[in-house]
Amino acid sequence: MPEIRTADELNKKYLREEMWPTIFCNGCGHGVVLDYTFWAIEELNLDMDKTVFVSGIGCSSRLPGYINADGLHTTHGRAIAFATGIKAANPDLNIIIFTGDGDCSGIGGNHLIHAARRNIDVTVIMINNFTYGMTGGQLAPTAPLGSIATTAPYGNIEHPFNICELAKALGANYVARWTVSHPYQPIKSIKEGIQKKGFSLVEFLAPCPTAYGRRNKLGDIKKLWQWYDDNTILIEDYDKIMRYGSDEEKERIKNKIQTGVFQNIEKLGFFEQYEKLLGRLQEKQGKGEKK
Ligand SMILES: Cc1ncc(C[n+]2csc(CCOP(=O)(O)OP(=O)(O)O)c2C)c(N)n1
Ligand code: SF4
Repeated sequence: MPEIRTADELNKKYLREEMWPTIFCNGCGHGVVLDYTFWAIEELNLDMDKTVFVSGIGCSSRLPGYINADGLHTTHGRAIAFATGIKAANPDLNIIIFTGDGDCSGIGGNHLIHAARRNIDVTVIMINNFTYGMTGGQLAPTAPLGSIATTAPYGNIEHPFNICELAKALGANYVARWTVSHPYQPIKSIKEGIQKKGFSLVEFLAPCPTAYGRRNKLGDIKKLWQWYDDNTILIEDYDKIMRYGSDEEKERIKNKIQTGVFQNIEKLGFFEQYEKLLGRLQEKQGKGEKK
């Protein structure tokens, strides 16, 4: 059982207090994701001396700096590549990556694809705020159709990436998406992702009032946070309505973003495969056989 009971105790244990206050704007969702991650690592009783937090560049990528543990703040889009190197050098470490939707699916998209395909044993916490927050709101590959960005002043005409479906199709062992507005399922997913061998991706839909909400006229912070409840639906409910619902119900939900666990499988991860390969080669060598 976790020894921590209150948010204050949790912050005292995991926050790097000298980094306070954060760079985050009022109403930003990033701090909430950090909080959920703290609860998850506390409930898992994760050894912080064996855990490394890795990030790229962006507001979301600042998160490792606030954690009282080893962290690597890398270059834009390359968090997964650096993390793969750390895991290869020391497979005993838990690797948790914080990345933005731009960092992960824009400039870093190819690293995401190949890490998911190889089933590399890392946990990616991708915070999707539909925009490039740090640089003032350029169009991200996850931006909804019609949304406004500095680089799409007349509305986005590009179809957005569905990162969870992509990771699922690539065979990642664990894939989930949640909003930041409810704690229990996201904390459970972060725990499942960390515990899972192989590639895990937990996507958070998180508000960015400054670069996205304001520009898209989504209202004040309270209204913006409400948007996420109003525009998402659990995968199970979506499937049920699409199968058995009336045309009216189908119309009502057809553009909602699905949340939930997209994939939870047990496929050997890259490093487990690698260990098996090494074992096989060493056995052959022991018998004097050729490789
Ligand atoms: C190679 C390179 N290109 C561009 C940039 C500028 N840049 C910094 S952060 C960023 C986007 C960050 O967006 P996202 O990853 O979605 O994170 P957010 O700030 O929204 O949390 C960009 C384009 C950079 N730092 N390095
Ligand atoms: S610009 Fe957006 S993502 Fe960045 S700290 Fe502000 S609200 Fe958060």
